[in-house]
Amino acid sequence: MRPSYLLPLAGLLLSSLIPGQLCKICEVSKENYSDLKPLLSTMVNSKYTRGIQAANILLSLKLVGIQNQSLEHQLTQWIQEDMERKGSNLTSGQLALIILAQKACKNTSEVFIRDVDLVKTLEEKFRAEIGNMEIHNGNPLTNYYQLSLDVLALCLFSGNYAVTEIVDHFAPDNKNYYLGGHFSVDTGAMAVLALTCVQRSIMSGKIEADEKDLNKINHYRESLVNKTLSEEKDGLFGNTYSTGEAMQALFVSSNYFENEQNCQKTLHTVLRNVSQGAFRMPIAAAQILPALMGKTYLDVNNHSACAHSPDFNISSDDPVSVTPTVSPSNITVNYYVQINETQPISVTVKNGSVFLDVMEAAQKKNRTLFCFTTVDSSWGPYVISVQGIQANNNDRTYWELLSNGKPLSQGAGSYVVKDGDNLGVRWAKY
Ligand code: B12
Ligand SMILES: *[C@@H]1O[C@H](CO)[C@@H](O)[C@H](O)[C@H]1NC(C)=O
Ligand SMILES: *[C@@H]1O[C@H](CO)[C@@H](O)[C@H](O)[C@H]1NC(C)=O
Ligand SMILES: *[C@@H]1O[C@H](CO)[C@@H](O)[C@H](O)[C@H]1NC(C)=O
Ligand SMILES: *[C@@H]1O[C@H](CO)[C@@H](O)[C@H](O)[C@H]1NC(C)=O
Ligand SMILES: *[C@@H]1O[C@H](CO)[C@@H](O)[C@H](O)[C@H]1NC(C)=O
Ligand SMILES: *[C@@H]1O[C@H](CO)[C@@H](O)[C@H](O)[C@H]1NC(C)=O
Ligand SMILES: *[C@@H]1O[C@H](CO)[C@@H](O)[C@H](O)[C@H]1NC(C)=O
Ligand SMILES: *[C@@H]1O[C@H](CO)[C@@H](O)[C@H](O)[C@H]1NC(C)=O
Ligand SMILES: *[C@@H]1O[C@H](CO)[C@@H](O)[C@H](O)[C@H]1NC(C)=O
Ligand SMILES: *[C@@H]1O[C@H](CO)[C@@H](O)[C@H](O)[C@H]1NC(C)=O
Ligand SMILES: *[C@@H]1O[C@H](CO)[C@@H](O)[C@H](O)[C@H]1NC(C)=O
Ligand SMILES: *[C@@H]1O[C@H](CO)[C@@H](O)[C@H](O)[C@H]1NC(C)=O
Repeated sequence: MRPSYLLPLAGLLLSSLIPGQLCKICEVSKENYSDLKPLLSTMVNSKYTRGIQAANILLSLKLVGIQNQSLEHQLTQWIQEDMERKGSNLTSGQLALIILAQKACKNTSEVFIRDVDLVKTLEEKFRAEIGNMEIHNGNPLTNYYQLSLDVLALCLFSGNYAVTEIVDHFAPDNKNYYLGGHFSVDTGAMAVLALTCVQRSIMSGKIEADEKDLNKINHYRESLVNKTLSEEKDGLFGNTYSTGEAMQALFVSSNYFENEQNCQKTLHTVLRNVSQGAFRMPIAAAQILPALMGKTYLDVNNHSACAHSPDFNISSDDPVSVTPTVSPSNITVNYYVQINETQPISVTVKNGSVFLDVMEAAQKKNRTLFCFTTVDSSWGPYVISVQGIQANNNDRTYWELLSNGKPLSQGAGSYVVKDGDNLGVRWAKY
């Protein structure tokens, strides 16, 4: 252990960002924990939990201190199976999540040799991300949300990484923080968590860095927090689904929630979203729950934060909100594929259908124009190709989903279409 940097840097700290402990947490009070039950029952009862989704859920349950050995065992099993199925195709961020989930809230004495191997593999995958950026115009194999998860896991679980490399790649003007020209709050928040971890490691002497780099990291955090705060609306940051991660970032890097009104506004809106069924997807529930209970991903190796279990009960007989049922009536919607030109079609589907049903109906009518493929992901089916044209991270291309000209904030498998909707998929760059 190197000498602590705390003393010489105390002055610097006071004049800039506090490293975390002094920041204000904004959480649901114990007497209102029953508002969180829909989230828990979604997570506990999801029979279709698979792969990386299971890692998100395990991480979340451990962080909030819910102990259910049979559930943990089942989730671990799913994670193991997914790892075997994907093999070397597991992405860096998926591996980082698995490491976070498996090692969260564990005594160091319980750490297995296999875990050490996983961290080594993550180091290699992180290197490959950086390597890809060097030959593909600054584009990583995946995205900066995942690179941030990588740094977070490496930082928390004693992996190797170079502070100078973090400083080079995580500057707030890096294009990878932006998707479709817009600051990605999820991505920025994950980066703040990672950078905060790195900064704490420097402060405690766990990793070496010069003062210039420490200052830069601090500045990056502040700037990313500013960008996150400028995306605030009705107490949400970005949208409903980025707010949990944004809250975590604000807990460790800002005094925003010292203002009680800010806190109440955010909790109020999020809890209303919960009651409206916005977090019906297990992964969405898993991403919002820790923040609502005052936890962050930086707590995974903080025993005092992990040890407490909440004094409320989860039970599998709590009602799970179900997706709207398909009704016997039919609705008609417009659908189009936009590449350089727009190819429209009108299709009739059952009332209550999702976007994907519309795509399938169109495909049935004309395969040449409307054929498409999807891959399974933690958020449901991800549209990877349309008309044989495939999304590619090296070119930052993807298929954007739109309704009445506006990008959807849900996927093809979840967005319920309405009569007369004008739906489209657009070949786009992020
Ligand atoms: C990076 C990212 C993208 C990239 C993905 C490509 C890339 N370069 O990696 C781009 C910009 C292309 C993208 C597109 C979309 N995204 Co996106 N994306 C993310 C982000 C920031 C990180 C995902 C990630 O890497 N996770 C970590 C890894 C370890 O998990 P993973 O499951 O292996 O990740 C893969 C999937 O998440 C998939 N993916 C990414 N976005 C989406 C969205 C949906 C609906 C699905 C099914 C899959 C999917 O790509 C990831 C990499 O392969 C998340 C934020 C979050 N909180 O998760 C949003 C997020 C998942 N995306 C979201 C949305 C809405 C979309 C779009 C539907 C937007 C649109 N209107 O077109 C499209 C997907 C359309 C389609 N073709 O099916 C929402 C989903 C919310 C919800 N309730 O469903 C999120 C949560 C952002 C938000 N706060 O709104 N996304
Ligand atoms: C519990 O939630 C209600 C609104 O649902 C709110 O008025 C009340 O202040 C909350 N209690 C605490 C202690 O925060
Ligand atoms: C624990 O998880 C299992 C699923 O693995 C579930 O059936 C059971 O109800 C859970 N127990 C409690 C107390 O919630
Ligand atoms: C990894 O992906 C490649 C290309 O998609 C595929 O050919 C290969 O079979 C995959 N490997 C595994 C272990 O799934
Ligand atoms: C870690 O192990 C010690 C000694 O066995 C025990 O007292 C402590 O409660 C454990 N902590 C956690 C978080 O399990
Ligand atoms: C962040 O915002 C605060 C308040 O608006 C401002 O004083 C500060 O300079 C900003 N910091 C960065 C790095 O942009
Ligand atoms: C969450 O609540 C806000 C504010 O009421 C609303 O604008 C938004 O549409 C809701 N999100 C979802 C997914 O229901
Ligand atoms: C660890 O968790 C406890 C309890 O939640 C908290 O008071 C403390 O500040 C945390 N420590 C760090 C370094 O985050
Ligand atoms: C949780 O369940 C236990 C036993 O079933 C019961 O004694 C306790 O009062 C319950 N706690 C709450 C907060 O409902
Ligand atoms: C809805 O459409 C299907 C298939 O086109 C058709 O068989 C069915 O009769 C229609 N139902 C109603 C209520 O119009
Ligand atoms: C769209 O048009 C541009 C310029 O006319 C052309 O280079 C490109 O190949 C076209 N893209 C597709 C997918 O047809
Ligand atoms: C579709 O169903 C919803 C409720 O499920 C209903 O409000 C709406 O009127 C229905 N639309 C048509 C065209 O049947
Ligand atoms: C599909 O659309 C293309 C282009 O408009 C057309 O040439 C073709 O005949 C259509 N196929 C069917 C089965 O309608």
